[in-house]
Amino acid sequence: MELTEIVKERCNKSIKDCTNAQLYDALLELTQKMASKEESGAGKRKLYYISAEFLIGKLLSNNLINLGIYDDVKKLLEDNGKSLAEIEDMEPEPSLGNGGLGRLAACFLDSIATLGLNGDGIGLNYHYGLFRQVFENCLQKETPNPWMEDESWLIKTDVVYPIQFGGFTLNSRMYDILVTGYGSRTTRLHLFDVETVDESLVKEGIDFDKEDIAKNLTLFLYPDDSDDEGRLLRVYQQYFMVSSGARLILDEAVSRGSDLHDLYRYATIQINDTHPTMVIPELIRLLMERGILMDEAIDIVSKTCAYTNHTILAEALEKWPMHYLKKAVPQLVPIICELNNRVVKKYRDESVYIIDDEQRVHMAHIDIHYGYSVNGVAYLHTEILKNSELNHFYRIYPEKFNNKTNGITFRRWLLHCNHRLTSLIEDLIGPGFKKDAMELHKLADFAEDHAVLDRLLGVKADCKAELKDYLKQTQNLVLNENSIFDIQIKRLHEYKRQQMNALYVINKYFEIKEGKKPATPITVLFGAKAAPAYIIAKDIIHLILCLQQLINNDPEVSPYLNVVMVENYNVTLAEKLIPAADIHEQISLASKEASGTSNMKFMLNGAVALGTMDGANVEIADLVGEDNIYIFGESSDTVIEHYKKADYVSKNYYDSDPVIKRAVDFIISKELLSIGQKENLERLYQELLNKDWFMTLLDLKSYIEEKEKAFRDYENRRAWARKMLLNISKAGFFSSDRTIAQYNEEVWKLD
Ligand code: 26Q
Repeated sequence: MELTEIVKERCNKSIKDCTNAQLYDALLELTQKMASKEESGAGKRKLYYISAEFLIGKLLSNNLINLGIYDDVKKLLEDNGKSLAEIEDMEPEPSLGNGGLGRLAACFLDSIATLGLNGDGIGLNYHYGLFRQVFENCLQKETPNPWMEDESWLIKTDVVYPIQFGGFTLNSRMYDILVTGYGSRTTRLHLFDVETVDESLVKEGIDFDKEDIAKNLTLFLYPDDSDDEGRLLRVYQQYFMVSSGARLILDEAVSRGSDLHDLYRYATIQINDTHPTMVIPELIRLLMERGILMDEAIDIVSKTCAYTNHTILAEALEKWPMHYLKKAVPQLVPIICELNNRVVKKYRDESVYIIDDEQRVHMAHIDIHYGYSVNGVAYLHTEILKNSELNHFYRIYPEKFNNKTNGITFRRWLLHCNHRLTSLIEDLIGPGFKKDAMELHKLADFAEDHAVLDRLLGVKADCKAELKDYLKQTQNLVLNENSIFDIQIKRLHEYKRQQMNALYVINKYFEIKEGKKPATPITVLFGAKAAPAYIIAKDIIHLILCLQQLINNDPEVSPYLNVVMVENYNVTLAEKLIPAADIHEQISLASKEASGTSNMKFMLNGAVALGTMDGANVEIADLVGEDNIYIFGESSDTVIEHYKKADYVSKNYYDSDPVIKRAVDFIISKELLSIGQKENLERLYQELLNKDWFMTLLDLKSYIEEKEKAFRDYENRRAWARKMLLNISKAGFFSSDRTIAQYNEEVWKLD
């Protein structure tokens, strides 16, 4: 085994005498050597998946699995008294994303490599990624999250581009991470970094001088746009990323034989939400710089770029004030104006203009007019885009609109994170599902097999015990492994309605106090980061942490109900939490969650969904049937009507229902005020009572009822195990291999 030789060469020792850190570095070298031998590169047309976020998670185990050497390495280490799990713990997690959109990009790279497609990722190398979350006095605090070490997955390349901004130029250097596919080829994630970046700029917490662009450009993934300097910094970051990427794309196309007039035959660019949209005017500019006339340059770029939309929240659609662009990227301004002029000349409808009457540039509008494909990320989401949110565009370009329901890589979200379940499945249906996820269908044959159902329950129980140990060790949290694990993990946002889950907890607390005890104890687990400037989101975290303290310390209630919020929720924690879930919460206000992807991960790991008919839940419900999912709440049509008529008044629900009133009032009860901060709890209370933009109180009653039903059903263990099994058996559709194959067949058409 080559590992022995690498270790010998690096440390002049044998494996058993090495430290875990030395073994980690040696394994890094081994996997990189193996991965680089498998590089793909064939084919004329190449895909570039460009994204401000790639939430790749730890890479070691995943790479060992994909390279087919996991078992051998594990055994070799064990034979030498070493533990692969302990070595894995050495690896820092790169936090180069906020949530779903970034994790999706990472799953897609895995599938692109697995399918052997000619495609790379393009993004930014944030030194501190997203912040690290710590809890102090039941409040979220943000600290930097350094992840780069002397030896890491990053490979420094010689590719350097000068990137011009208004008034100054910065050098951009490309770093590569090799991305392995399952049993197949390797692709690359190109991360650009500014050469002058200065980590010492970061002072207290995550504060830094936002105006010193040369030093700060790639320090943080900037998760919110609460102030002008922060917003402007995002524009600098975005242009730095797309200008570097555009040059790489042109250089590579030329080296493969393009004369640039035929760029679209050599390259296709998938724009992940609007964050990389400036790649369109930038490519037009670069083509013109190389002698191509504007009309033709626009035509070429329009045949090269495709856009994915990930949100229907109007407030999340990027609109940059023109004066930002004039300051940061003046060279793009005449091009964007010209792109807008062409739209204005052709269409009367102001809602499709790129520049609005307040001189704001609508980034999505650039993508739709000057790209060849527009897609949503789940069936319902695409329908809403076509029929309401982007209807005016759909009428102009019906042929551009298409749906690509999201997916997840089964390598990370089953093979890597749940060895027990993987081997049970392999025992039952053989190893074929590892390559072809649809083979999971075969599991349905065992739906009435008591022995199999009992084994499945055994696997779940083991995963729960393992999570209990892990959280005790790493965060000093105490779990009751005999309780129902009900898990909600995702970014904190009002539309995702963690606050509704918290109100359920309050209601249950009252019921237990009244003597109505659940048959099996319940543990409600949360994991979520709130954007640092999102005040109400942070208030919701405060409420949850206060409830955790109150309930877990109440001897009357805690034997039956526990609240656990994990700190610094990230990919590594998700890999531990998801296999241990009995029930997962997907409770967004219908019409607001574009897709959701944790719902797919949970389903694959044998948890049952409690959710609204939103995002990909609709497709999950369709696949598993109503007996195997818990659906509640108003439909997206009804919700959209409420918004149109502006007729939702949360106070009416509060006034007319004593259960709702009691739960909401408890937010400012003396019990909670004695633990938490008046300011935060009062603000959240007022928000729910007087605004409640995401209609928590509208669905609260049906949520409580459906959740009770799920808990009742849990008592019949075999019937529950059957639901688990059927969920797993239907999860194949949500493999990102399927999603990527569809993108390729219908959008990219790589040869
Ligand atoms: C924009 C402007 C300024 C500052 C920040 C942003 C910003 C940053 C991140 C806007 C959006 C995001 C992230 C969005 C996201 O993660 N969307 C999720 O994408 C998933 C993959 O398609 C879906 O499953 C989720 O439903 C969707 O919420």
